[in-house]
Amino acid sequence: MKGNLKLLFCALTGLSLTGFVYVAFTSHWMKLLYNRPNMFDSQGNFLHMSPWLAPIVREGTFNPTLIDAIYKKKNITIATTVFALGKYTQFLKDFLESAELNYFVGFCVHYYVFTDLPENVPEVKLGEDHHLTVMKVASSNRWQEISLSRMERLEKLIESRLINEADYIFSLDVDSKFYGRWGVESLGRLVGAIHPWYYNTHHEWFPYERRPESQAYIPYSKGDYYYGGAVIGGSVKDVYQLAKTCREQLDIDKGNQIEAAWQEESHLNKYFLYNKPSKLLSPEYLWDDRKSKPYEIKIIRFSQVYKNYYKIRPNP
Ligand code: UD2
Repeated sequence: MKGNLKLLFCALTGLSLTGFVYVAFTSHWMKLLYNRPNMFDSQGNFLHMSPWLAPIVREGTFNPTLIDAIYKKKNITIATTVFALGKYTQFLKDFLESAELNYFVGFCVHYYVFTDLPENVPEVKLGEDHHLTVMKVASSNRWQEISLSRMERLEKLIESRLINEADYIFSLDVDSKFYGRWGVESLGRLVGAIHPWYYNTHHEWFPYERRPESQAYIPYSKGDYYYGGAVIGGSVKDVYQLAKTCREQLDIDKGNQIEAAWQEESHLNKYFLYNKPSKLLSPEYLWDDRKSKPYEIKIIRFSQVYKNYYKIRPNP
């Protein structure tokens, strides 16, 4: 569209130029058709890159000694949020103890534990330059609400303090355990983890939100990968944008009395469809203890532990 016409269009529609660029860009993404990516090549080998050139991190794709040395010079802080409300406080001990053996060892880490039961946060001996702050929050009697509220809490925490206190951030599910190294190879501008149950599943089986009434809607013809809500990461600034956008979309859904199929995970998947992650973590970084280790997964680094949903959730 020529300059004058563009201005006329903006004046007529009341859009600012920035708004125009945004609408043009968004509709470009919406219309963009491309072959949906797989995790494997035609020989059945794991791909190293997404089609937008985001590395897919897994064993053998990086040299830990080299990458540690590069990041050591940067003097970075990695904030890590973890939510443990109600009976989920029972997972904290294993989560933190196993993190201390495997998670960013030798780097500055600050855990922020959100809980309604601060007295149940276990004493865990932290390594050098590892810190923990307990954030007291109100209890909830709906697990969906706890899961949903994580985006808003992440947004507020970044806004109020992390923007000046940390370089990178990860938000991790507490009902999990570290079994292997998780280090600086996982850092990037915007980081998503491929869900362990859907990395070798056909796109149409991905449990995206399929109702157009929800802001998390993804049609059957679209979608790259299925990302797990248990791991969200990136630079503080980029994760702030993600959390804020998802929280806004969640608010719209709430106003329309619709809850996406997999709560904030559905909104995360929608966000990543139009804001592609710059780095992808292979399922090594998000496994599930109930799943046996297949040949193609060389090491399990972080995994969801077995839990009895009926016993630990506040509602069915
Ligand atoms: C999936 C996702 C999870 C989230 C959820 C959305 C994976 C592997 N898991 O897990 O990240 O997107 O779907 O519905 O991607 N929590 C509490 N107290 C409670 C309930 C939940 O603290 O009573 C917190 C806790 O940090 C937990 C997280 O919320 O790790 C997610 O809840 P979940 O593990 O019960 O959800 P799940 O297993 O369906």
